[in-house]
Amino acid sequence: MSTGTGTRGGLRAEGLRFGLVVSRFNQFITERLLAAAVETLRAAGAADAALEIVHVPGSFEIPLAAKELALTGRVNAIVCIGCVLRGETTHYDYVCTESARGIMLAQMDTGVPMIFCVLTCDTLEQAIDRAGLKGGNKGAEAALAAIEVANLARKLSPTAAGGRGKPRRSR
Ligand code: INI
Repeated sequence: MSTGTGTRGGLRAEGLRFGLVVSRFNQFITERLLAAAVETLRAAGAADAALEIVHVPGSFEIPLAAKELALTGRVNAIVCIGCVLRGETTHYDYVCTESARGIMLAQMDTGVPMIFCVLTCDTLEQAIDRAGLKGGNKGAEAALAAIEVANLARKLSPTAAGGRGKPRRSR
């Protein structure tokens, strides 16, 4: 069997609906990630009306908002956007760990694909590089991943992934 065979998600977004849950903490970075994600989704054919943006205070609050949005059944995939910068204390570790774990739990609970676009950086400079300067923009990469997994979810389980079918669990 050739490795070229198999099921893949496409990279077109017509007819798909996306949630974008974005943290205000380190907004200087997260608004740039959000802008690139929205631009990429539009360029792939997503309609403006198919994009639902939800704002939360910090990355720690992303998982619950993403889960609630998934449970509405209105979206096929969700891009979770945040930026955690290492400080003097261990707070960074808790926020990173729980945000990542919560987003994973939310997607496994609901069956709606969620993309982890939470930057976890030692310095502001590293974050700036990943939000549009040297390292490209992780928001754009996250949007492409969202399109791919939304298409894949439809193929693998047309009635279970959000949007066209029902999310797997209510509360
Ligand atoms: N939230 C972030 O998104 N990034 C951070 O760097 C950050 N730091 O450094 O504290 C942060 N903290 C807030 C946290 O996400 C919650 O909003 C807060 O703890 C209230 O629950």
